[in-house]
Amino acid sequence: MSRIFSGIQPTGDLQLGNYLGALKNWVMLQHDHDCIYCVVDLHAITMWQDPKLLAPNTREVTAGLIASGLDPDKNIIFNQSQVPQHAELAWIFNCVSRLGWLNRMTQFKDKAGKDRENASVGLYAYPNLMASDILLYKANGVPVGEDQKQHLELSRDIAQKFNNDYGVDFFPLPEPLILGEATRVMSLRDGTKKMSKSDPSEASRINMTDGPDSIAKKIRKAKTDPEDLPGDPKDLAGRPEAANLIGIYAALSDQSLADVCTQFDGAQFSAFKVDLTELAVSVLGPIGKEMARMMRDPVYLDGVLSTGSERARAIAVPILGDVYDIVGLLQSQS
Ligand code: AQP
Repeated sequence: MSRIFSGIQPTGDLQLGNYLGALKNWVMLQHDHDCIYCVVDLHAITMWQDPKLLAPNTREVTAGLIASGLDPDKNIIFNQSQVPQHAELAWIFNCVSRLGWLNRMTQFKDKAGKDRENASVGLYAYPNLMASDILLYKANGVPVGEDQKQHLELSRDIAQKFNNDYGVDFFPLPEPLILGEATRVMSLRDGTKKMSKSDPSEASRINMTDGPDSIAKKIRKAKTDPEDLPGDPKDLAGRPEAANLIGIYAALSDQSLADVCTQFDGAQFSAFKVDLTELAVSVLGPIGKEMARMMRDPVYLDGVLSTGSERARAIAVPILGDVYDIVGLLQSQS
């Protein structure tokens, strides 16, 4: 795998699902790959964002990436709007992608809800911009949570159709990298619903900046079922809340589901929750503190994003130039 790309939206407090489904894997991949990590602010505005909060949220997510262990010198870390080529390639892809493909996207259906006529065109075309983010760097590996798998498949379809339409072998077909034991972390209040930054219920998620008391309270109140914990992961079928909490424990402790089930075979949720709290506080506590420290230094964070954007543009500009040539758009030579 030569180049890795992934993105994260500055839409509010980072939550445990972002950490386990994305950031933790990004940190691991940085050791052996050429990685580009993007704070996707243009994606964020597909839903209303308070203009006063967008810049601080962008800095906070950047702090989250670095505090989780990403090295800003080794990796390219930047925010999407500082590299206008993302939006330019997305327009080309708006002309390659098909309405029928976008109509099948479940994230649009979930986010637009019942009032679909009132959703933004940007929210509908979101997957085309995501394809542009990845293909602008000819990235071939994309570490994401399970929820983004369908969008990744669409990126592959767009790459393939572009190559076919123009008779070239230009874009690679990007592979989703869905890693770890918690690829889809669920809400603490409802084990059938994804944990999400934008869930109105604060109790549904653990934020990466939550302190020990808040983490303990949320885990104590997390929904469970009346059974004890099983010794075999197969017996988690039909028990979404138990599966979620055990999956979180496994991912946070770098163990397999089977090992965690063996460890807690027959335990009551009350005892398990005490151990889970201790583990979550030990992993997230230092990250949250480091994020708070970095947030007091916006000049440093803005510098990281500005340098990262420059490095990203150096890769993106020639690739977009080649795309314009392939499409046949007349460009001035000066
Ligand atoms: N619950 C989750 N479990 C596993 N992975 C998750 N990711 C998000 N939630 C979970 C992964 O985090 C990365 C960044 O996601 P994003 O911020 O770009 O958008 P999202 O997937 O829509 O995340 P949220 O928290 O639900 O944001 P909002 O509420 O703004 O929509 C992705 O790799 C994603 O898979």
